[in-house]
Amino acid sequence: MDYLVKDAVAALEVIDLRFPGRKLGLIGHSEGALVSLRVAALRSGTAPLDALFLLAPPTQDFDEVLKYQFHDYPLRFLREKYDQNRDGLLSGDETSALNETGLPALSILGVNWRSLDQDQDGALSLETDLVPAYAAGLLQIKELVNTTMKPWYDSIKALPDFPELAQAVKNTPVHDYQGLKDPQVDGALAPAASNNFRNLKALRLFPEYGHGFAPLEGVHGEVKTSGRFQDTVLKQLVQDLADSFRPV
Ligand SMILES: [Ca+2]
Ligand SMILES: [Ca+2]
Repeated sequence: MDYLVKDAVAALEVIDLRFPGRKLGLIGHSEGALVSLRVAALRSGTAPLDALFLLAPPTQDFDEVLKYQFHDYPLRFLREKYDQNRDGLLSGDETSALNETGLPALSILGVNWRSLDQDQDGALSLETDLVPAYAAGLLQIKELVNTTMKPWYDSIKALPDFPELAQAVKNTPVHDYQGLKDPQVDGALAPAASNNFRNLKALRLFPEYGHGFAPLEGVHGEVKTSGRFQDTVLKQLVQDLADSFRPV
């Protein structure tokens, strides 16, 4: 995180030197949105950015983000997608789909749904089979990020919380973009979180899109960050850029 912030600060300084007096802004996606916020805050006192465009910024503590990604979201997804009769049980036809797709998030830990079926009756209880399995999976993920990815994890944990990050950006107008079907960042939190910006220009919510600002893809509708943002999102972003950087 620190390197990314330094890198962005240095890049902006080069642009300042080469194009003095020009308007300057940053677009950041996901973790990049946090980097952008840090950079904007660092420049607030001396050379405030003219605009900030934050795409799906994580607004929770990082441990909460992990909980959302590996516990809350997949459990909700299983409930909504597979428990069609809403009886709290994935049975028969409802679990058969999991033979093809595996379990959202837990599959990457090598967990097969049959191993969670304690009474081996071909049905999974959301409360007694799946909730504890996702809780255990989350612990494994946390252990993983806290060991093999420890420097990165520590650098994210060392960030101030989101309200403080947001309020440290003094004057720069902020555009905030969030997909409401985002499996990585809880879109429901975006409206309250954006209230922390001193100068919120616009909060743009996209009800049908996930973290990559595109419809969900993949067997579980999981993350799609490498694809192309949808045209509706790009057009909005381009419009906001044009409005922010229009010559006076
Ligand atoms: Ca059911
Ligand atoms: Ca069972």
